Amino acid sequence: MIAVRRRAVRVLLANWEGGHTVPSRRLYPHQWSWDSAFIAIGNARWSPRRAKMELQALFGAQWRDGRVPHIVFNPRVPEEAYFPGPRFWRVRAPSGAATSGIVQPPVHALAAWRVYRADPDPVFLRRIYPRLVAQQEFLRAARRGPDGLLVIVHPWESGMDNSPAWDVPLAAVEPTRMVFIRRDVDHVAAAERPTDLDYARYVALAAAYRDTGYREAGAFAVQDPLFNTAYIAAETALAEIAAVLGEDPVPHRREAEEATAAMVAHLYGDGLFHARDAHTGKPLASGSAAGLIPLLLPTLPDAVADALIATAVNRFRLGLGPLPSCAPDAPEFDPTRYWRGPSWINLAWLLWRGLRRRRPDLAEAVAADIIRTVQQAGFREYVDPFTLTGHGCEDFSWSAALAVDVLA
Ligand code: 9WN
Repeated sequence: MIAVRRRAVRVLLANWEGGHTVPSRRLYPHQWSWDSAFIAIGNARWSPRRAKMELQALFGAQWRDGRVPHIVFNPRVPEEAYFPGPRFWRVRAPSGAATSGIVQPPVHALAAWRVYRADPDPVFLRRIYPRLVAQQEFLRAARRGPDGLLVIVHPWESGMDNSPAWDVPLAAVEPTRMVFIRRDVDHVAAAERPTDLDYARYVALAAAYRDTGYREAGAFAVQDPLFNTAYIAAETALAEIAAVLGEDPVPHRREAEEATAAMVAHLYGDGLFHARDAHTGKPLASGSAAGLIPLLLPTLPDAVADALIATAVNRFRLGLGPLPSCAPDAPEFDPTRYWRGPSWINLAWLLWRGLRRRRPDLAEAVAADIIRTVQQAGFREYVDPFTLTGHGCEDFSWSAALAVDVLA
């Protein structure tokens, strides 16, 4: 175990850029939003200083409207290193940093709270709290519908880009005619990444959103259980943070309870949470593991939690091996293509946290699988859940960081 931890820290050191961590040196050479939250959680276990710097660097690029962009571009990295780069997004944060204009699941308050727990530094908490609140306010103001659920406007915002849950709404998106060069397939086999057609649609959606000044949802508008869970988990963490700072925790707790009830009312069915198309109101039934992540929510009704656990055991092989990103019995399941089946450590980590109180035995099994995965495959981006063969890039930061946290 000491050897795993040492190897993980070595990956994090190699990916450190002096103020933030790249998810991967070649494939993802900038700072990514939810990656930095997971990285901070792991770094808190061996270098709380870096953990705090990671979050502060990201929130340093927060927009005036409170939005935390999904990518903060490193000005020292050439435009050609990643597509779509700054020239595509054409936007700068008040700090002057070039950023993207979309967001990712807001797991940052949860990260900030865990960083504080590892290293109780009230100055850090005091500084980051208003920024975390502004991040949530942006989501409420810009992305919340009358049913109380948050909407994402791009598959990249889900963090699970080519999840089978997006197949139906994406099929309605006109692919771009713009000519562009994908850079991802320079580093990873095309068969392990989204398809060219997916990319042509991602680019069309991002360009359309950009052209409204990053204000109006286009053809793709969905309510995702993972994104909404992250938002609610953030309110729960903000309640804890508020209490430490002498602020009022009650509004955060109330918000978390109400949003949990809205999720159960609108996104739950058949033992799993499902995304919903915000334009049509139709559920986007899929076997995505995003539907299990609401186990994180403290006020989830017990009957719903029990049903999710049964689904995790029966359809996602919980206890038998690492968590697949899509249920193996779903027709779209592909054990090696990105978010359509491979096992990702961040999803397993979220499930681990969600099971700890309710089913410590299963939580232990998830933690053991995380460690077995990195022992066998190294800190790969994702692995085949059956063979544990590594896929995607190597030396992936959140795989290393979250393994460190699990081992702590
Ligand atoms: C687009 C950095 C990011 C992760 C996402 C993952 C992947 C980007 C890409 O990499 O997305 O944002 O270029 O494919 O899907 O979850 O944050 O690790």
